[in-house]
Amino acid sequence: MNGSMLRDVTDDEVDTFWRDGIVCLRGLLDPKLLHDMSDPVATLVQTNGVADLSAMGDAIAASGQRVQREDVPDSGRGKFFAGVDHWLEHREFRDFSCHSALPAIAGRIMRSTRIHLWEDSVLFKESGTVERTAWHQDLGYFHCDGTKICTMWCPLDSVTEDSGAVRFVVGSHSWPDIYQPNFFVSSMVIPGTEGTAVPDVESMSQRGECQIVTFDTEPGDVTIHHARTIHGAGPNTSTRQRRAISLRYCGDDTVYLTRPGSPKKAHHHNVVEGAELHDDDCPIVWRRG
Ligand SMILES: O=C(O)CCC(=O)C(=O)O
Repeated sequence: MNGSMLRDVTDDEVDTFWRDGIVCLRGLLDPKLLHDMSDPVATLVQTNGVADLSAMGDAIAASGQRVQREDVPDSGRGKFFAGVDHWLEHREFRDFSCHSALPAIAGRIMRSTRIHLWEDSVLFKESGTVERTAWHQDLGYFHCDGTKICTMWCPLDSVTEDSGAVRFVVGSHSWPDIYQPNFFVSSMVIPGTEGTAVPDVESMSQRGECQIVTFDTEPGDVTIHHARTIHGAGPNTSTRQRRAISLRYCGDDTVYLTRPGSPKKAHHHNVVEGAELHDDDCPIVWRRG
């Protein structure tokens, strides 16, 4: 077992992932692994290494489009920062995504013989962040396709529903559609992208047509959702910050598939439609021994 892993993943957890499209693995990682990412995340914020999605939400609202957010709390407004691909520039993020126990956990959960890193992503909602994370499905943002693609959401703080825990639609990974990507703080779709409109899962859940789950988590817990699972998150109305690092991993059968309009990655130099992911673009970070 890799040093940062406190226990093995159980068969039941693997089955839950494939049945529900989401599983919460509790007490899996040494909390020190997450604690050690606090400074690198703070550095990104201080050096503008992450985007200010709250400012983007303001710009979208100013253009007359709807932004998913709450009223500003009396204690003041916080910001939602997000960024991707920090592993390319920062050793700490490379170690976290490529050399920790996380790739092996993805391999075990997805029943894969190898794991590629697609991207890492920082998702930081300060206390008082009013923006929700709009309901979306990850796959529409990724220029790839396959049955074994997942996101591991790793909290650096204690996270509760009021601080912006991610909410997942149980079983939606089995729904047939690919949904059109949106701007994350607004359900406004990214122009030029393709796909079906994300269904109104809140209303569906009120009618008993689907189930939404969320998990209170601590550093060391990890939620893993399938790339087709619909998910979103609330604002951070708590007095705590909500920092997380998401890792997107791809397994055996993943191939390149260009999705018009979705943001491309400048470091992907070896894209061949329908071909397996290239190790230079999406490094192989784990192989079954
Ligand atoms: O942290 C959030 O607010 C959203 C997370 C998410 O959508 C993801 O990691 O795929």
